[in-house]
Amino acid sequence: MAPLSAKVALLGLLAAPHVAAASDYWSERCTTINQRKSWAALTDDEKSEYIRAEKCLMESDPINDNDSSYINNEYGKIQNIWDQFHYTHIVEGNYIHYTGQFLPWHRYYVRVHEMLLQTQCNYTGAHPYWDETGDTESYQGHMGDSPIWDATTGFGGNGTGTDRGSDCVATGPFANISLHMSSHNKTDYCLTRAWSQSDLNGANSSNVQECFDYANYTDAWSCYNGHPHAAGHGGTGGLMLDPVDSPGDPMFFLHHAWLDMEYWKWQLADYPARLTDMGGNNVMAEESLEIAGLSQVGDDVLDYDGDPGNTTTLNHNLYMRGNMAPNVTVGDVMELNGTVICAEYIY
Ligand SMILES: [Cu+2]
Repeated sequence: MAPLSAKVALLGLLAAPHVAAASDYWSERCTTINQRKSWAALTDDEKSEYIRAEKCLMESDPINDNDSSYINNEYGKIQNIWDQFHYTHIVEGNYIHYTGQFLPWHRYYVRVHEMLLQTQCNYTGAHPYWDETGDTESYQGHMGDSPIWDATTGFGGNGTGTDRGSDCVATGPFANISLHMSSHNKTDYCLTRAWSQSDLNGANSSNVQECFDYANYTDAWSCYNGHPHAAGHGGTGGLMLDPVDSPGDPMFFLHHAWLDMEYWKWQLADYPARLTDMGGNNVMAEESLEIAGLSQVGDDVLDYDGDPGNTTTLNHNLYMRGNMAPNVTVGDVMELNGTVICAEYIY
């Protein structure tokens, strides 16, 4: 067994190239800043290009797939890149929700999605977002009329039945897709939706304004995690209601891009001070566990996450499982228009 000093030295040697590799990885993939627009602002050609690329992820062999215990895992068998995204969110589910890293982790997740669309499927655009506040105003009482749900130039319609949560989507580009990853469903299953106008109304402008008005991150993140975050999940319904399986619906990514835009607007309101404002608990509070139906993680999370205690810091690690992309830290993703996230929102 090597003496401790030798092990520490070895770790030091390994750590430095790893950090350099992550920053090189992202700078190579950030040649132009991605101009992220609302779905409704895209041309029909831009919409169909996005949907083409999303379906391409569902048909592309997994990347870095030589680990058989990763491919054949307890949540199903990873068969494509889409499954890799799904798997990552399920495995990280108990860490990334109701905690301070909630907004940074999902910001990074959306960016990795945008990047793999571009690098694996030659997608030529930026990541779109779902303007949920706009939809609560423009389509109040008839949310299904929003162009985002269009059967030919959008994400398809509602589930087919009346049983909330078990209604397969039968129209649009994602009709009858087969999902492979689930935290509680061991066979392949369909994409379900069950719209709720009242839930979507949680994204109304007064609820978003309430979050925007908080002066520090610790208050703001839990507010955004409340009504605005719940709006897209509950408004879409079906699979989107599941706290960890929800990324099986392609709408998940447009919902989280929108939430990320609102977080970025909040950061801009006191810029650059809010590039370093971080906080929030590292493990879920007891009442959050009950609400979400999630499990508490062990004490190991305190080491695992890179923080000195049970408070989220800029050193907190953001994990992408299965080497889909390098792991980064919260500090790496605080600037939207930086090397890692490489984006601007047009609103
Ligand atoms: Cu999530």
